[in-house]
Amino acid sequence: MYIERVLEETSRRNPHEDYFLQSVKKFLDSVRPVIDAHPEYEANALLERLVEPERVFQFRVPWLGDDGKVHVNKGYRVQFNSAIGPYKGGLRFSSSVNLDVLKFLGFEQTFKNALTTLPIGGAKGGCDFDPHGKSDNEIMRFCQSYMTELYRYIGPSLDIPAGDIGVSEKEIAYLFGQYKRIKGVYENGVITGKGINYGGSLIRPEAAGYGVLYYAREVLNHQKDVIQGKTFVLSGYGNVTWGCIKKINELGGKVISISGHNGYVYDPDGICGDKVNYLLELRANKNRDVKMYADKYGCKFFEGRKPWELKGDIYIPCATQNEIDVSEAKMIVEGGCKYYFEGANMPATNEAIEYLQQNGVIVGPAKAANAGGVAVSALEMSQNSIRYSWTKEEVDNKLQEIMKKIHDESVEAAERYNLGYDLVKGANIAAFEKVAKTMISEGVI
Ligand code: 2IT
Repeated sequence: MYIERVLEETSRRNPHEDYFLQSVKKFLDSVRPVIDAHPEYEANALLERLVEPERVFQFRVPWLGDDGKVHVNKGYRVQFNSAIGPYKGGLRFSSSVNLDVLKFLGFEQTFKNALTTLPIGGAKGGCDFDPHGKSDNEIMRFCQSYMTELYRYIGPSLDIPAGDIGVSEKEIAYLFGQYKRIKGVYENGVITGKGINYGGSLIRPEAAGYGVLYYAREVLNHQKDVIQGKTFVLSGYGNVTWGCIKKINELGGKVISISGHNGYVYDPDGICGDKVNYLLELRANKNRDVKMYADKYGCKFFEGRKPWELKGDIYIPCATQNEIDVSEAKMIVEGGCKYYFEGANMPATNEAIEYLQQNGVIVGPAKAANAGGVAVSALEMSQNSIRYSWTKEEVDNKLQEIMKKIHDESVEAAERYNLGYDLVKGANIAAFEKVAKTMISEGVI
């Protein structure tokens, strides 16, 4: 009853925020057995506090286009939860950004970050600015204007942004440059995903994708199965897709697809060798057209379609939210999928996830599977704090340990509540237990 009441109140108080409500609903449904076992949570209004961001900033971002015209965008930072550490989470620059999207991402980030076992709270921010088709100078002026507002709300012990869709190393550098100039101090721990020469971490660019595969390896290992020889169906063409493909090839799997906003590429020979590096060019290209890959390597581009109609063993959506509904989940099951891992945040509807699980697919949820990116961001913060940098091997080994712990803790949590091998509920429960316990002990704040 408590959960139903909170869900009802949350939807009444956050009208039209469908993504946010979708993520809250899925989460609260998963942690039901924990709530039932802890009546004091209701007395402490724990869930009511958990679904309300601690703080939300919204601000005007004016910038000058190359044509001399003034443009105005909406900038945001959602500081969702600081129970277990300073606010941490990426910035998304995309025309699809609004408060609803950033609240769902901040809510998810809180629990993903708790799973990493590192001391970071949850946040998300961004702007409805689309960097595609903009000149370098426009991107720089935009980033400077965005940071001229954002700098008031962030700091190395307060809130540490990073990249997400539309924000890569180039944007991070412009953002950091402006922060440094305004503050007049060299605090490189204020943002992560930096370049190597000014405090970035080795393996950070690869971390989200590598993490997905390290997590997948634990899952397959648990099923007495191996990555080697498996066929992978992927969506997206950005940072997460690239990192996944690199590691899949290393582990002896084959990737047959990538996708963009207007269709997907099917490469039956596998995306490997030089083709993987070509993804970096594709990502840097202002046209954001994955068809260029098909033209260059002589394979097929399916316009206006998604790769879920392909047959494979393991499916990894790495593009954006809700790219899989029930009809697409059906295709995935019919395609022979055994494992499904979320490289993107909330890539499927709640009903699609249920359909996959009911049809025997093992689901690795985003909070667990793609936590490698933010985990290495936290390791970047550690390196910045001690003013030192670790080798590739050191960071990579820590990432592997973290992904193993995320899997093992999720399994342990699900078993404790007799839920079987349910990685979705297990991850949500393991994360919730950490955040809830800490919130109770820190008092009513
Ligand atoms: O969704 C994510 O976990 C990220 N975009 C990475 C956030 C971070 O702080 O590295």
